[in-house]
Amino acid sequence: MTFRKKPQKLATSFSSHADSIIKDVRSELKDPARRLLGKRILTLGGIAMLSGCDLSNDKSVNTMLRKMSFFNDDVQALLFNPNEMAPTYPESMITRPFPFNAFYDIDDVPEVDPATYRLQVNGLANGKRVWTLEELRALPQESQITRHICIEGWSAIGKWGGVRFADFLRRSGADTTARYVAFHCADNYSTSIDMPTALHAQTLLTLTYDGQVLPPKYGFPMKLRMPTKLGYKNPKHIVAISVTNEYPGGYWENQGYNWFGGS
Ligand SMILES: Nc1nc2c(c(=O)[nH]1)N[C@H]1C(S)=C(S)[C@@H](COP(=O)(O)O)O[C@H]1N2
Ligand SMILES: [Mo]
Repeated sequence: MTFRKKPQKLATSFSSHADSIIKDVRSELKDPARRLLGKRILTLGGIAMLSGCDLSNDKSVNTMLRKMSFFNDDVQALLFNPNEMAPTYPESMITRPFPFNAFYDIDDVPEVDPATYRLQVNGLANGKRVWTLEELRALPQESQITRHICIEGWSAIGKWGGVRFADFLRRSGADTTARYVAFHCADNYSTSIDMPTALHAQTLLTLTYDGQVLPPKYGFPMKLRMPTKLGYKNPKHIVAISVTNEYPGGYWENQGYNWFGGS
């Protein structure tokens, strides 16, 4: 397996417009009574409106997201609203073909054998700790059409189906008061998320893409899909999930990407 890609530093120069939005928001945040205002305007739609971003234009969305990545993890975590839903789209807006991305080329996508595959749950959990693919497929499934945004400068709309992650965590006996959920993947990729995002209604442990079994390139046997987080926070080929209070980091996070990585 080769490691061709280097993490790209986030853009350091921002348009004066974005700068002034960020400054305004920062001063709002100093005043707890005004945090709500910050919360309200810092939605995708709100920022889009203020920055003149056209949400139907991918290039415009990508530029806007680079600006938003400026926020540090604490501010992002503070602003995360567990009840706010990411935009969803009609079937007609699905991007075809949906892009593949990983820290290696498509020829090196890991092959996971469905018969021997097991998903492990470790750490602060006292329920079911080993899952087969059949058991996961037997859980209630739902699907969503959302936008996946990669920090490398592209975004695409796709349709994923699977188990609501909050439901899976409950069935695994996870301590949902813990701070983090960490993921280890068959290709040795790793990432971790905050518990509020893990419990968000649109966070799905997906087993299908566009109505078919998730193909290897998109993460067979599963990809955790979070439309509230940037692409690198959405792990593919997950083999182990850990519930923990100790900061777990991740593959890109350890190389300088924002840990919160919200979108
Ligand atoms: N296991 C694993 N998951 C991963 C990655 C990876 O290299 N390995 N790359 C991440 C990044 S940066 C992106 S943009 C998406 C790409 O998902 P896709 O191939 O389904 O478009 O997967 C994310 N999850
Ligand atoms: Mo990405």
